[in-house]
Amino acid sequence: MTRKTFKPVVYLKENCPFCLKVRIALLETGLALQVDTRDFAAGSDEEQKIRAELQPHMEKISFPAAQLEPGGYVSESDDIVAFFAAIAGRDPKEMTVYRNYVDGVFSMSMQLWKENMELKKAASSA
Ligand SMILES: N[C@@H](CCC(=O)N[C@@H](CS)C(=O)NCC(=O)O)C(=O)O
Repeated sequence: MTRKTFKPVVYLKENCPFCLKVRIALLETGLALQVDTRDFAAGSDEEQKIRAELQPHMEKISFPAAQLEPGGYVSESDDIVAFFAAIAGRDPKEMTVYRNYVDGVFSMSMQLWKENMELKKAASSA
């Protein structure tokens, strides 16, 4: 990144599978040190501070979230990854570690989560 005056900020929840997409993309593009990363644990005081900070800028807060340009807030992991990949001149589809995670563990965890929800729903109406 060549801009000196503004450092993008990413807000990442610990153990969030969507946030891990952004963490991996930042590492794989080599941009991790050029971004302010605000990590927090669910239920922490830091989370409350971050939610209060984001609240005026976002209709619905979800994580990951990022301020990519001054006043420009985004909360879709794919959009955040695309922003940093473009700066690094990379295509997310060609980023090996990122692709391995998204197509592998991430995809499997989404599938398991969906199945778990369906099983819980079926069990509660049985
Ligand atoms: N479509 C979003 C989904 C992100 C998402 O569902 N994140 C969860 C955390 S794992 C979330 O923010 N849940 C609501 C909350 O924590 O307030 C993305 O890909 O960024």
